[in-house]
Amino acid sequence: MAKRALITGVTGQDGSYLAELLLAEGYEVIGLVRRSSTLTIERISHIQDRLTLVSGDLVDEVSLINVLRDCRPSEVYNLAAQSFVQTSWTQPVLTGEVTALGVTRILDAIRIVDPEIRFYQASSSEMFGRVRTVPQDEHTPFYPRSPYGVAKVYGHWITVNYRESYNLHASSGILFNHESPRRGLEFVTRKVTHGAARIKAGLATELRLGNLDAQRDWGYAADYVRAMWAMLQRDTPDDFVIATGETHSVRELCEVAFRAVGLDYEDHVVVDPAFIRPAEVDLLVGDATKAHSVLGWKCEVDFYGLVEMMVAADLDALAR
Ligand code: NAP
Ligand code: G4F
Repeated sequence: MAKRALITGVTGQDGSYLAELLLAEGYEVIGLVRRSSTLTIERISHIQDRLTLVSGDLVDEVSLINVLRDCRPSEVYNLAAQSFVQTSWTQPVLTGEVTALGVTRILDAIRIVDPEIRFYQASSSEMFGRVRTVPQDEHTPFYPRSPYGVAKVYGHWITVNYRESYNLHASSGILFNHESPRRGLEFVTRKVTHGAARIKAGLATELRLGNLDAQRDWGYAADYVRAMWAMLQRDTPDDFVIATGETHSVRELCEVAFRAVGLDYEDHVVVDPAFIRPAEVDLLVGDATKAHSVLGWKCEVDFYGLVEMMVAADLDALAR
C-alpha cells in the first residue's frame, strides 16, 4: 500500500519540490492549504491533479486535528511558516503564532490523533544568528537575531521536547538558505536574478538592495528536500544541519548574476537603507558532516550552478 504524507506549506518553494519527490517515491501526497480569496497554487499547478489539497491553517488547531483524522498520513512535513525574516519585524506576533506556536499545534494534533506519525520540522540556520562558532553544526548554540529566528528556536525546541516527552518520531532539519527558480521574489537571491534579467531585458535600469556584505550558505531547494525525506526514513528521529559548507556574500551573488547576463552589477545596484535590517545575521556557513555520514545526503548543485539556473529561468520567463 502506498505511504501517505501530509505537507503543510505545500504551496511554498520547498512544499512544491517535496511534493514532487514524494510522488516520485510512490506516496499519496496530501497538501494543507489555507483559505485565501485567490488560489496560490502556481508552484504546484503542474502536479495538482496528483495531489489531494485539504483546507487548514497552522493558527487553527481543530483544522489540523480534523485533517489528520480524515487523511491518516504516516508522515507529516511541517513546512508552513511566515518565512520572510524582514516581515517578522513588522508582524512579530503573527510570525510567533504561525512559525512558533503553529509547531505546537501540529505536534499536539499528532499526539491526539496518531502518535505513530513521523514528523519533520523545518528549522532554520537563522537560529544561529550572531554565530557562536564557524562553521555551525548541530552543537552550535542558538542566538537568533529576528522575531523569525526567535520563533524558529521555539519551533525547534518544542519538536525536541515532544520527542522526549511523548516519544514522538519528530525530527528537526536545520536547513541553511536554499533557493531555486521557485523562490519568492522578496528573497535576495531571486530579487537579484530576477532584477538582473529585467535590466537585461530593458525593463528596469537599477536594483535597490540592502546589506551587500551579508554572507550566506546558499544551496538548491530540490537537493534539500531529499534530506527532509531521508530523516523520516530512519528508525530513530534526530536533528540535522543541512548546508553546502560554502559561504558567499550578497555582493558576490550580484557579481555572478549580473555577469551571467553580460552586465556589471556596479552599474546597476543601489544600496537602499530601506532594505537594511534592524539586526543582521552577518555570516552563515554550515557543517553538514552528520547528514553526510548518517543520511548519506549531499548536495548536487553549487552556488554558481544555482545562480546560473535562476538567472536562466528568469530570462526565459521574461522572454515568454
Ligand atoms: P515559503 O515559500 O515562504 O512557503 C511558506 C508556506 O507556508 C506557504 O505554502 C504558505 O502558504 C504557508 N503558510 C504560511 N502561513 C500559513 C498558515 N498560517 N497556515 C498554513 N500554511 C501557511 O517558504 P519555503 O522557502 O518553502 O520554506 C519552507 C519552510 O522552511 C518554512 O518553514 C521556512 O521558514 C523554512 N526554512 C526555509 C529555508 C529557505 O532557505 N528556504 C531555510 C530554512 C528554513 P501560502 O502560499 O498560502 O502563503
Ligand atoms: O534572502 P534573505 O531575505 O534570506 P534570510 O534572511 O537569510 O532568510 C532565509 O533563509 C533562512 C535560513 O537561514 C530561512 F530560515 C528564512 O525563512 C529565509 O528563507 O536575505 C539574505 C541576506 C540578508 O542578510 C539580508 O540582509 O541578504 C541580505 N539582503 C541584502 N539586500 C537582502 C537585501 N535581503 C532581501 N530579502 N532583500 C534585499 O534587498
